[in-house]
Amino acid sequence: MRTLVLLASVVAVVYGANHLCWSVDQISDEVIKLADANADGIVSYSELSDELLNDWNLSNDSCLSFHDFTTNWNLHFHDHHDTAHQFFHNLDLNGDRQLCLIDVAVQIITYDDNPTDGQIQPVEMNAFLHAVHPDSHKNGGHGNGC
Ligand SMILES: [Ca+2]
Ligand SMILES: [Ca+2]
Repeated sequence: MRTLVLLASVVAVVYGANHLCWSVDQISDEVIKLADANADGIVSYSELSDELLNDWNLSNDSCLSFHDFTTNWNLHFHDHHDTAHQFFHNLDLNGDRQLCLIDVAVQIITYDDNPTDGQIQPVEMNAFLHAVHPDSHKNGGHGNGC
């Protein structure tokens, strides 16, 4: 048992909350980069939905399962699984373990205020992630050893 606890703490130190020590600000920049298909620095809602539909295995009913979301989130943004799991739960407002496009859109649209134009500017994505990402309170890279 003691060995197991020791092993678990070593693993936590090695992996931390983000494998690349990315801060939430960096993750926000990477989300924009990934979804901004026409590279104008702004993510339109169609760019966001295209990204989720084409690259994130959005299922037929336009929802991502817990597994699909966390797998893709970890792949693209290098958060530790526990961090991605918590992030999913923060986004999954009705708790059905399915993240639907409308769920995400409804949350992001509340940050569409700088300017209010039906598109997601980097400052809006940043505000959104700081509100919902589990490690948003950490200004530097999140994760042990960062
Ligand atoms: Ca764009
Ligand atoms: Ca906007």
